[in-house]
Amino acid sequence: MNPFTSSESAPQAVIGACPHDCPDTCSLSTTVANGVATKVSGNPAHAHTAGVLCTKVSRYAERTYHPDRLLYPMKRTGPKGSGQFERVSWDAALSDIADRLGRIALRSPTSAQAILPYSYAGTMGLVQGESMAGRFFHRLGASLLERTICASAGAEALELTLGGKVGMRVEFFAESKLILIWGSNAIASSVHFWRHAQTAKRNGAKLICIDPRRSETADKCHEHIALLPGTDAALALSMMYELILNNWLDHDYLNLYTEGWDLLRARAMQWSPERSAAVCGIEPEQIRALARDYGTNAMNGQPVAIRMNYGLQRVHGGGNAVRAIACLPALVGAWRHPAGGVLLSSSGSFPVDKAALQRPDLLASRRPRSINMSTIGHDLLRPASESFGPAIEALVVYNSNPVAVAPDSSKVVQGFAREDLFTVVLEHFQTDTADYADYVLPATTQLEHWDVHMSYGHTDVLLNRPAISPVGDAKPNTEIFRELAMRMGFAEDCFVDDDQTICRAAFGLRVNFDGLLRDGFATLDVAEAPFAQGNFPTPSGKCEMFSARLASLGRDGLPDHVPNHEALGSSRQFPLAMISPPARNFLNSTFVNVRSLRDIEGEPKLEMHPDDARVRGILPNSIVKIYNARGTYRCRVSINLRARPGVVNGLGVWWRKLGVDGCNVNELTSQRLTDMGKAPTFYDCLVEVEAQPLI
Ligand SMILES: Nc1nc2c(c(=O)[nH]1)N[C@H]1C(S)=C(S)[C@@H](COP(=O)(O)OP(=O)(O)OC[C@H]3O[C@@H](n4cnc5c(=O)[nH]c(N)nc54)[C@H](O)[C@@H]3O)O[C@H]1N2
Ligand SMILES: Nc1nc2c(c(=O)[nH]1)N[C@H]1C(S)=C(S)[C@@H](COP(=O)(O)OP(=O)(O)OC[C@H]3O[C@@H](n4cnc5c(=O)[nH]c(N)nc54)[C@H](O)[C@@H]3O)O[C@H]1N2
Ligand code: SF4
Ligand SMILES: [Mo]
Repeated sequence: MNPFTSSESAPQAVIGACPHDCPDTCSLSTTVANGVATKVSGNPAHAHTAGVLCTKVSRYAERTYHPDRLLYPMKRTGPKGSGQFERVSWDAALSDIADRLGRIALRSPTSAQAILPYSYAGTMGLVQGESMAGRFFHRLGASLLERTICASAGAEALELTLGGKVGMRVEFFAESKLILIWGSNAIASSVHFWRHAQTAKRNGAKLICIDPRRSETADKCHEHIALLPGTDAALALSMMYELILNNWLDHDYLNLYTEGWDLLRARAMQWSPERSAAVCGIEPEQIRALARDYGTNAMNGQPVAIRMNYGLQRVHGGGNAVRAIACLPALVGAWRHPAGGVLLSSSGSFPVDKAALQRPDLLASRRPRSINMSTIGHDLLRPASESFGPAIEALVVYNSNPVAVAPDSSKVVQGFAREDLFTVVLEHFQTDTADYADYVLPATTQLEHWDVHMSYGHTDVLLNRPAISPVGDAKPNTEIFRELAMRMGFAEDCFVDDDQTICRAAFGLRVNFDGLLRDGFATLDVAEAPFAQGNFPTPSGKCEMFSARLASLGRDGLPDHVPNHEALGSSRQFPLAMISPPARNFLNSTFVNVRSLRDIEGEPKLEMHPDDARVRGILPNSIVKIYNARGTYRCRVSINLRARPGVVNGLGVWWRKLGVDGCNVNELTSQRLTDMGKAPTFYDCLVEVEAQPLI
């Protein structure tokens, strides 16, 4: 073949960023030949990625070219939820949507509040997330959305204690001598952190996993403390008790760089290992041994580190638990070492120019109400009232699958099924949420659009270049909102910004954009041991063990154990605690429809301890009924020791329509909120489980 006349082109590698809600934010290298993405792999030049992706995203090409990809705008023809649609043109869809939203907005100066955007982290991209969308809804005067569904309890707790979402740099875990992996199944949910933990382990570090479930990570740690869900603050406080009793304390650090130590000390002395052990459902000796490991290593000058994760804050007292744990490093002066301290999230390190991206100034003097995304089930069913404002009449969903992921799904479904609700869903696939849409609009995937990313696990900025043209007639979220803005007559300049312009605006001059264009990533300048000498970004500059800000609100200024809303033992009818952590091969409800990954997961399962199964006459691998006052859910049981007695684990957020009765585990979870951050309490949920006739 003559190379000069051939239309074949040599494969090219296009550098991008993984869009998913995962702390690792990997740098991707997509191989493209003749306009087709043939392989997505980890960029070896990016140190955090180290050339390795998780199983899920190494299947990203399979997801992108999936035969079920939404390719054209679709309009509903059947009843809500039936999934019956017909193809329409972009122009017809966008004009009708603009008309419907416009009619609501024009009714009165505040009527646009009847419109609600609903989005989360389907993509973590700053451009395809809340940039053009934010501008559009601000200009419209729509209700604001409180994006609480994942991390806001922990975020508020960190902010109150350390001053922000800041902590250890993840790469230094490789040099730690003791690592507590607290509320995280790192092998499944942050495999690149786990790599550092493995390096530390090879160099002699001890790894301790603190998790009600015997997770894949717990299997690989030296020790596993299987406490009851929602009892982490009690454990942390009694660790403090032991540290105080044995004087495993860094008095200089405490004097110089903490606020309220005397008060916290008095609080901790109320939590003997015996008292905490009874609350946590473990042995007092486990607490003593844990405190001994932590205290003596630190006193011997060894770096001790805590990898906390969001798993432990999805309960009533989640904020208090994060506050208690975030205080621990200061007791022993662990922050003095780059490989000591705690990491929950690093996202506070990024100088994102949110105002430039989202343009809240477009609200002008309007102050729309806020709706909490975690109580969408409740709020969609609320009538207009003085305190609530107008009923929600229109919903625009993007980057999220609320019908599957939001708690108390029977309420969520009832809300989405309202015939008088106008719902638009921007999606890649016909998800459970898309089934309830009036219009489904096909969105591009990460391989098809520009974006720029921060991370909550490391401190690099990443750029995502499009590797291929949009599949079918899909458009980037930004383009969809740009075109809607045009049809609504929004004339401000910001509505014509293209995606590369928005990429540049995300960090302004604070990140060298030419470097980003060249390399695909740029490292922020973050100190190796940022809090070695205090310098916490709190108002006092110290680690705020006692929070004057909380106290001024009439709340407890110190961290304490706040029992679950649905504490084990509080109900005879529902005697088991259920947690529902992520499945390893899905990302929340994303990838559930990717065959090769679903085949690994098999089907929705409930893990149960053999003792709990025996007393209920439940047979291995049978179908069980799990129920509480909110609902009933059936799935297959897996009787094994991953579940501790008294606690059952319903893994993964499956698509409802792939479940036994067309529902998933969120049929059982509640809309009650956490002590801080108004977050959901997915893992604070009592149930009963019954054997079912064999099928
Ligand atoms: N493979 C995969 N990776 C993911 C996700 C996914 O769905 N799949 N989801 C992503 C998202 S959105 C997030 S927010 C992060 C979450 O990241 P993490 O918070 O690290 O989530 P998990 O790794 O699932 O860890 C949660 C662990 O907390 C445990 N847990 C539950 N209740 C308690 C408790 O009360 N106390 C303690 N100590 N532990 C508890 C669970 O058993 C589970 O093992 O992961 C991200 N990464
Ligand atoms: N029971 C239980 N429920 C949970 C959890 C749990 O542990 N247990 N975890 C909770 C947590 S931590 C979280 S973060 C939430 C997650 O909830 P969501 O943020 O809703 O996450 P996903 O389920 O992954 O759904 C994201 C959707 O966005 C779509 N998407 C991805 N990229 C784009 C894009 O560029 N454009 C458009 N338009 N769409 C896109 C995907 O196709 C996918 O359907 O779920 C929560 N729900
Ligand atoms: S999901 Fe996480 S581990 Fe997997 S490729 Fe994306 S950032 Fe990396
Ligand atoms: Mo999350």
